[in-house]
Amino acid sequence: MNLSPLQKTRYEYSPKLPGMLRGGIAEICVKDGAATQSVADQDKIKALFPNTYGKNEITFQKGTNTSEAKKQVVGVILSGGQAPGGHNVISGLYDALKATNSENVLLGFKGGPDGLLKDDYVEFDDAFIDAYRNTGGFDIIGSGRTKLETQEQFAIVAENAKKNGLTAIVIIGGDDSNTNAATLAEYMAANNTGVQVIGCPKTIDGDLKNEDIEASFGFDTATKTYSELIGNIERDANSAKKYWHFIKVMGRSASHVALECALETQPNICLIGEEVAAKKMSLSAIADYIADSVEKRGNNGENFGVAIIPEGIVEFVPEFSKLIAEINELLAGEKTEAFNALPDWVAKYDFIKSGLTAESFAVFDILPQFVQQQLFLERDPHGNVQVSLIESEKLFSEMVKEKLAARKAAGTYKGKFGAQHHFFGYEGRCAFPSNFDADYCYSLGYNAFMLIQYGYTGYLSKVSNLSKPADEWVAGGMPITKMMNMERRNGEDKPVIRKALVELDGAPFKYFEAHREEWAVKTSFTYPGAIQYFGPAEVCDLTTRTLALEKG
Ligand code: FBP
Repeated sequence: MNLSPLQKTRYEYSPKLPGMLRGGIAEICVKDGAATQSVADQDKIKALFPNTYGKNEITFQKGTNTSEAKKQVVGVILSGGQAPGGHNVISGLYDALKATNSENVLLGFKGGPDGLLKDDYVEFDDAFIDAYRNTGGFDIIGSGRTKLETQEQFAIVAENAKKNGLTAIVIIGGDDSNTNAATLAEYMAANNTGVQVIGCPKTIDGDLKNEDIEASFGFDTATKTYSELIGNIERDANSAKKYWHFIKVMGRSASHVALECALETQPNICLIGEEVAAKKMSLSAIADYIADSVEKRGNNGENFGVAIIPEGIVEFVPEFSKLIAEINELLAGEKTEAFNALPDWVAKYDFIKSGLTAESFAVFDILPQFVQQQLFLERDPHGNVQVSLIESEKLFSEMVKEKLAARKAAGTYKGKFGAQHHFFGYEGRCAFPSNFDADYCYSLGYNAFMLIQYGYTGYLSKVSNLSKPADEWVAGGMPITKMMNMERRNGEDKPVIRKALVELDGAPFKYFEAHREEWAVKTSFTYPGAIQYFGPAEVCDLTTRTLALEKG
């Protein structure tokens, strides 16, 4: 393998564990906390999880290890989108497992949940793990988005677990994957398989968090990577003084990534989907909001700027969601074929006009033609519009351009407007984990094994007090059912972990809200620069601004 100098050096990095997990496996014991209840719908969740509901939260502390000495064979999967630090969760898990008993075995199931279903795995050893320590990516075993949710799937997983002598399965994933971990844990317990299931909180989107889970891993590194790039663009904008940059950042639904990048870089504009929904903003109102900043800056002679657009923005615009729902209906089933058979865009446009309500057609009609066409080109396997593929950064820059042309004609706008477009997502998901993510992920994995060793199942590996130095972090476990409520999914009520959206009364948004008017007009950019791996802790071990503000 060709190794870059940084890769070689990162192999040598020793991730920091929470103080209570340091000093050797023999000195880690459990402190029981209070019994838990789900965040809502307690009776329903309890009925669905009779074997795993209501368990105590626990923390680890220093003391004599009283866990049962038994050989552990643990299977691990990575599930969902890549997030920096996944390799460290696995190396932390491996190190704790081997430190407990060198006979213990860690199997990595390949390609996400599919690996468990197809019984496709590798057995890790020291050399294997050492080649991935402190590196980004999920390439150690790959990942996948297959949902593990049916009884048939669980039966296959149980069968494969039995065949391989598994005592536990660790699922490293986001809210959906950990919901599945909870359901699998319940199945394993209900069927007396003896297989424990533990989850670890992953997603760059930052939307798997709650009063127990302070952050999902990967958010720190991904947002620092995007912020570096946005800062570089800001500096270019401020040097060339000729472009407005419209930058879309990943985050399928919640706007945590966009907000964190805004806190790091102080752009002129950052849209927050949750606010757009709360204020029921229309596309036109959003374009006007951006155009106001462009106009004021342009009239001050500053014909440049930066606007951050969260990936999921359009779904938060009520009129747009309604339009999408109508389009899905319009093309349901065989109607797609009839639509595709129409000879040209003019015929298709007429078909659309006659099929939509007047209200939705008015929204459709203000969209630039490339977005109109995108809505009818890109469909998911169920035939629905793939909203995430809509180039919202271009959509808004086009709409702003039109607004500015009108304002120029009215004599209020005197500047010039040229736009550049960017989408940052994949650039950050496999970056070398920051020291924070390297430490946090290693701790999550190490801790996950301690939960297994002490016999817990249906728990999420929990490491908290994260805004403090690692030696003050608190390690423990939280029953996943505590984070669940009932939600409507595909026409059915399902038990799921509640997705954490940006809270408009939370400290990160409040800070942004208090400063954004100034940032919109005055050039206030900040340039975070690249993630630093070696050097003073105040530069290298910084948490996100979101976490720092949330924790005061
Ligand atoms: P997870 O929720 O699985 O962590 O993935 C999040 C994410 O990175 C989103 O930000 C993005 O919309 C999506 O994955 C992209 O997925 P894909 O890799 O399938 O293109």
